[in-house]
Amino acid sequence: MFLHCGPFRLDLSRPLVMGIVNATPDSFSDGGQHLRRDAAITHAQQLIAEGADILDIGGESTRPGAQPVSVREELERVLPIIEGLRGISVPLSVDTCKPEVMRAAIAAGALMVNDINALQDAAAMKAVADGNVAVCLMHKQGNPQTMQQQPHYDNVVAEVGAFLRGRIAAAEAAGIGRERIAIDPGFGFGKTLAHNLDLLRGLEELAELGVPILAGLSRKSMLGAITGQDVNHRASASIAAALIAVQHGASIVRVHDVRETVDALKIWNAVNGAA
Ligand code: 7PM
Repeated sequence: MFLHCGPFRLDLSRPLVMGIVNATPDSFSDGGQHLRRDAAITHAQQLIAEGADILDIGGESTRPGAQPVSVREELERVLPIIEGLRGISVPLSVDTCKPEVMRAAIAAGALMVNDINALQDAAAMKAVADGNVAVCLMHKQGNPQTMQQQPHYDNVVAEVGAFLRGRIAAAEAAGIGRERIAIDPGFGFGKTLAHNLDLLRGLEELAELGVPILAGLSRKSMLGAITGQDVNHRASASIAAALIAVQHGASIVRVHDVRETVDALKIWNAVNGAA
């Protein structure tokens, strides 16, 4: 299977690593806009040197309970980083729900849109359709402010699958070819620990939808709930979770700890006969 990201054809015969580049102010010591931009660009270059296949750049914190940011603020965070990475060897993804940010990011060179809202905003759908870029359609229940209050499903795998099937169909109807689409069950987005574990076990069922699965488990609170580790000590748990996701059919893992994940996947590749 291949994922078409603008001119890139990402070969998914081996699992790929999407490195997370955080462009929100809380991620770096607050030395102002320019220092923040430079730190993010340096971080992005380091992740590529560590073996990242894609970089995901996000200026809006989508964490549970996060406050929304304005279009203007998000553009100021994300655009200088995308512009500063022009000509880089891997495709850039922009992590946003906002159509204006999608269009500006695509114009600046982003080749993938990572939308935790799965293009449910018609203008977002149009921005991706017009842009000839890849998209990640993610499931969530509720919105980031309230979604962890009382998640409920009768059958989480079936319900997430039905939602994603509908979003794939909507995207195709809007002119986004299947070769440009990835799906994501949205670990932690309106899910209890039990829901997240059911989804991890049930990834094969989502793979039947016929498009690549992207899995984001890195440093998430479900890993803290299992290990008792705070967010700064979840690398080992994150690598274990990424490997399990790949074992169950994920094609792309979205991670903070690129070097460690790349090494873990080299072992997986060796066992599975991919070089
Ligand atoms: C705090 C809690 C900060 C959670 C950040 C997060 C995903 C994503 C995020 C995911 C896709 C994080 C999350 N998670 N996009 N954006 N899939 N496609 O860990 O699982 O970065 S935000």
